[in-house]
Amino acid sequence: LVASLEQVDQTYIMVKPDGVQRGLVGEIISRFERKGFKLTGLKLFQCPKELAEEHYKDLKGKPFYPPLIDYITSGPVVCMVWEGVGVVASARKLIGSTNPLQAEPGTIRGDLAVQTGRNVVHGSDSPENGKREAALWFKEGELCEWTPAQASWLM
Ligand code: RTP
Repeated sequence: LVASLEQVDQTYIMVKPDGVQRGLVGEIISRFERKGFKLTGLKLFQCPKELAEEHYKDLKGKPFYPPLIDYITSGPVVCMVWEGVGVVASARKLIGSTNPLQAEPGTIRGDLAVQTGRNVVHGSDSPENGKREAALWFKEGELCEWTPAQASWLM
């Protein structure tokens, strides 16, 4: 009841191509589901170069930018939008540090990855970017607003 008065945010979560190739899609979705957030968008998608460049435009000029664009476009990704109170910061905690060797055990990257350039999952870094990225990766009508039957247990 208290939580229902708080702001519900959106975050854009993406299983990167290494996560898809390694068969980690179910495992990663499961962590957000079990936490209690609400899935409002989900698709398997081959990302075109232009979209990868738009998504990572703030990193243009970094030495790892060209390999990052190659990596993200190297195979299908799984695009998701999750909603909930505090979902952006909580998802970042569930994901763990950018460098998987520094990510805590129990986090997705801490448990499942080794290299920064192969860190299996993306999560928006602010509620503003959550909204921006959801709109960038999903077309109008692809997101689904719904009320979970058991919402009162979590929200
Ligand atoms: P993400 O956007 O994927 O959730 O990652 P992040 O916020 O934790 O990290 P960010 O600094 O925004 O970097 C985006 C992605 O670029 C790759 N990267 N490689 N030094 C490197 O080789 C390096 N640094 C960053 C990673 O795939 C990182 O997730």
